[in-house]
Amino acid sequence: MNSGVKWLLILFALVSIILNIILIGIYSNRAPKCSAQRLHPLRGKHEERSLMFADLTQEEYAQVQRYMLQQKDLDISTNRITEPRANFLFLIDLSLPKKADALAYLDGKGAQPVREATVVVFHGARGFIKEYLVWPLPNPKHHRDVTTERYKRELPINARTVTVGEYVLLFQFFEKNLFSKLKKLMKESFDVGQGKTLNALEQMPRGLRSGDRKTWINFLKDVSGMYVNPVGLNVLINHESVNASNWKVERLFYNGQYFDSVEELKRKYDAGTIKKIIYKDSPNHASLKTRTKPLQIGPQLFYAEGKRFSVSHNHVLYLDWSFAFGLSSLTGMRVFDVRFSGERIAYELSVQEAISVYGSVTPGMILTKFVDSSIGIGRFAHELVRGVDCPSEATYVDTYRYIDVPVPVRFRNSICVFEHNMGQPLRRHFSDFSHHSFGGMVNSALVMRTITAIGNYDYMWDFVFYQNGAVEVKVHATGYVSSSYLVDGSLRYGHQVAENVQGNIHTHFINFKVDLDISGKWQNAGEAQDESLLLKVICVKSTHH
Ligand SMILES: *[C@@H]1O[C@H](CO)[C@@H](O)[C@H](O)[C@H]1NC(C)=O
Ligand SMILES: [Cu+2]
Repeated sequence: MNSGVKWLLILFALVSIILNIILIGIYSNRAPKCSAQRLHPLRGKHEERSLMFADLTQEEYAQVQRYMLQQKDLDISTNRITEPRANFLFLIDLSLPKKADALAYLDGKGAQPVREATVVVFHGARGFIKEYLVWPLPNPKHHRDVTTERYKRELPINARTVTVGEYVLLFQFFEKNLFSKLKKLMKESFDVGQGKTLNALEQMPRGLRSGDRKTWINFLKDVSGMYVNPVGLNVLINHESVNASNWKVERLFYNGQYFDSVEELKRKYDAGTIKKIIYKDSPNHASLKTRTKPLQIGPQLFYAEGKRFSVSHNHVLYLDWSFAFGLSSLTGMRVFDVRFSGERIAYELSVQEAISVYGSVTPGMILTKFVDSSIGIGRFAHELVRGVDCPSEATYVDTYRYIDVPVPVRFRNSICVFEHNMGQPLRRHFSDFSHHSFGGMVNSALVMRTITAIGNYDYMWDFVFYQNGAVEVKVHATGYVSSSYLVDGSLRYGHQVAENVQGNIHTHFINFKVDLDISGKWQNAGEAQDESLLLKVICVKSTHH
């Protein structure tokens, strides 16, 4: 090759490299970049009036608590471990405005509804539960007993849920009346003693007649994942009295055999006339630690041009959507004034109830029906883990609650909001026979999520807003299955999930409230002419644990 051609080739290569660098430079500037800033303005404006649906602020809870403590005649305690026989301020929650008042205000036809709180007091000293309305917030001046107005009867003290104060006494009761009386059995069967103890899961309901307060306790190993570590001891405790000195053990179930008293179990155990459980150390099959390392990082969500939604206080804007939201300590997540293209299509969508009904041959589980709102659903909405519970880039919202606590509590990042691709087109068509053409639409949707870990189950609650005006409400169940110690006959009521452990057969029931206001309130629905909105109202999914 002569040197002229050689130099020409080198020059060509150099020019081509420089040109490539310039072109890459130009085009990479044009390529979409992850932008923290929103590139395009939002379509709507945040609605200040939505604040009437907002949960109480930390300051409002404190104001209501202070006001209640000032009512000396009520003689209320806010101590965390108030005993059942005292009067305990159990709950403070927003009292929702009446729909007619709220709509009038939203539509500019009425005044702002007075902001009110519901306060629940367990009057252990007086033998009843009271629900009070306290108003006006943020500086309460009045309260009124609304118990019979709301429930059409008085509520006996035994109808209350178990508080921290009562749990403390229950665990003391186990120690004093069970563990210390059955030392030999507890050591040989469960390795209890020398600082080791058992944990407990209560079964519900606490009896079959109104007024009963007798709870079957399923004892569990005190390890992570205790829900699938039952040890083989169930005990029925009568804790009807607000005076814990009157509590008693009514029945016991040990390794498949029933006993009427602790003494009977002890006597027969010591005499060796019953089938014993011999403790055996084994690795915890229920640990939450991951067992394998991920191969590499999974796909990630990012917003190339910033977020197309915005959360301000308790109001969300997303493309054509807007809505207000809140989280009730008792019932859970809820949205109000749901609008699409400026038109209200739902006044309220809310979680109301989660029930699970069990089958078993073991006594507690035979009758177990967990009615979760009786304990509280929203109160168990804890911090969401970035990248696991919701995408890392989601918007996270704190919630504040006052339930069975001495002071209002902040739950950091307990609601998340994100838009993501649902993994299928929202619509598409390829015209094959004539006019070869294609039209499709990316299915991005907005998800608002909380996860409530109510004992063994974690319910993942999603409200999903689609671009076509559909709103979906769904729930997935995960966490641990409720279990019992494997005894003769168990396997008719579930599957074995570990050595001596049965996962009990059960059904989940979930209730939502759906108050649609398409083309006006429901009273006017008959006059509605144009129901052009497609509403996939409800879709309940419960995958398994
Ligand atoms: C609680 O019950 C015990 C046993 O019945 C009784 O001795 C005690 O006086 C009671 N305490 C109160 C405060 O009533
Ligand atoms: Cu389940």
